[in-house]
Amino acid sequence: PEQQYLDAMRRAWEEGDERVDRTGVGTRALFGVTMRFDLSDGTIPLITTKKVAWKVAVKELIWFLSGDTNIRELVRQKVHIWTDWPMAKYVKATGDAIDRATFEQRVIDDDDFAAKWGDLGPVYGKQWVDWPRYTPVEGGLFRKEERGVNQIADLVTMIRDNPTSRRLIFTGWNVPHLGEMALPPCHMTYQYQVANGRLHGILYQRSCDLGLGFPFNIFEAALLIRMLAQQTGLTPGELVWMGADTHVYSNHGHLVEEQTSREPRAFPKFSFARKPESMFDYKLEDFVVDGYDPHPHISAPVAV
Ligand code: THF
Repeated sequence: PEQQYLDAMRRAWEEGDERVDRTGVGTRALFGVTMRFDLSDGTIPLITTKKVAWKVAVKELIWFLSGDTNIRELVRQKVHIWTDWPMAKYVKATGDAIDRATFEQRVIDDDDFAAKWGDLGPVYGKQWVDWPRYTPVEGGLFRKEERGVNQIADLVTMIRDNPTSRRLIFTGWNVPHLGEMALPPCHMTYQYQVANGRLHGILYQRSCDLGLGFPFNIFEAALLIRMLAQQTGLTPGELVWMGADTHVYSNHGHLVEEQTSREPRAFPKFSFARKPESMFDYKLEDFVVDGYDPHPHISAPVAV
């Protein structure tokens, strides 16, 4: 199954449209890529042709589900994958040539600094569990409700109460709020289907960094299916991944060459240590990955 990923990487690198992207780094891009991963055999798609920091991915997913959009909690847990965007904004606004470690330390130590410079705007977490809700009042006006829509909680209820629904969806693509986000969502829409006691999922991703992002995105999408299945008493089924602009950054050639020359190994097995109360009660220790035997890590720069 990992071969699908390696093929996409190689094809993007060799045949992709060469273009200058938002970041100025440059990519080679395919448009419209599909991959399928079967979770019903107990495995989890965790890429083996380089070592993936899967605990970092779990922490990111728990952070999304908490509704948090400030990097402070991530940085406290030594997760650095979201630091570059707020830091770039800070450097641009202040001209202060701060280094990453100092920036992160200030986010941890200084409440005001964290509030001002650590927030990413209403990104994933906010939209997933607190999508702003407006109720019509008199005079054609709207009142913003205190609590937004918790799409994840609603999804669990829908899967339980109406499993044949074709609306088992949550999305981060909140159009009027895109401009306030540090980045509009890449893994933007998730949809599920219940069939024969199995929970299938599709992730639609508008933009995918195959080198760095994909291993995280696919693993977290699979975890979501497993968590939702556990919460609703279903068996995990198939994960279908659909990428629109699916690209390799021009400075990730070494990843493509090295990873495609390595022999992919079997995906590890996955289980939960316990059944948490809800989608919002999972802790890092609940996620058990067994038999992960990857090739060595390969570093690559992230385009900001
Ligand atoms: N922007 C770009 N250019 N690529 C992305 O993958 C990406 N994301 C998120 C938002 N914008 C993006 C951020 N997610 C890493 C991994 C995920 C990221 C960002 C960076 C990264 O650097 N991973 C390294 C180190 C991991 C570690 O800390 O140990 C790696 O080797 O995997 C995709 O959603």
